[in-house]
Amino acid sequence: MKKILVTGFEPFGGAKINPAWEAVKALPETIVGAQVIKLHVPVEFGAGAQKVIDALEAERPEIVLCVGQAGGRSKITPEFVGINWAHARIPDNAGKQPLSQRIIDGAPDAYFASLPVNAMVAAMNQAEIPAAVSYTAGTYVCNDVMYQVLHALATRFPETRGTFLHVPFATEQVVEKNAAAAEKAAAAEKTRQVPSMSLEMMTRGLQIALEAALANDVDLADSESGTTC
Ligand code: PCA
Repeated sequence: MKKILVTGFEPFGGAKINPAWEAVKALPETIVGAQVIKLHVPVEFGAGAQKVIDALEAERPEIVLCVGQAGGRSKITPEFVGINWAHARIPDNAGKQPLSQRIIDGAPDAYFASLPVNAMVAAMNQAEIPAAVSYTAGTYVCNDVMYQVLHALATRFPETRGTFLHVPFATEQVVEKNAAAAEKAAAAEKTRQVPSMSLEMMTRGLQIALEAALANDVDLADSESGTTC
């Protein structure tokens, strides 16, 4: 049986939940005949990536998709590129805060996704789920995991294809923010701008994205997913 490794992060930055893990947890046990292996990952530089790499070693999946929260984004965003750079705005859950440093000395500056991000986005949009390709996974733990996992795929697990995917805030997180800010009209005004998505839609989006990844060895050349500045 084919295996798909899907990972989701624990909460960070004072949040009560991480929608990434909540959405991953709710995935079915199989997707088009492939076994779905779900892994909970700490928000820690180094240790997070190591946990995913240990699971790659143990399970040798066909596909690995790591999922994290990108609060403020309005869509599900498969990531195109992981960069060899760590620069943390806030400490991770172990208190580490790397600044302006390479993740792996001597390794390439960047790795591209080896899953078909355009096809994944097209399939989600087809199902009326807001999705777009992202060309930056940031410089925090998500990018650290993405970069180190893609480095491991390139150097140790060539039979596995993978990438990272960010989800927005879950709707309930924004409701909480609104409730907390309700005392201050100005703050409430600000939080009304925070986009969110239901966990149910995220899980459906993940499933559709994974089906598209299994179905497409070669990505679509879709001009819609290009960006201009
Ligand atoms: N998002 C953070 C780390 C964990 C998560 O879910 C990030 O985008 O780096």
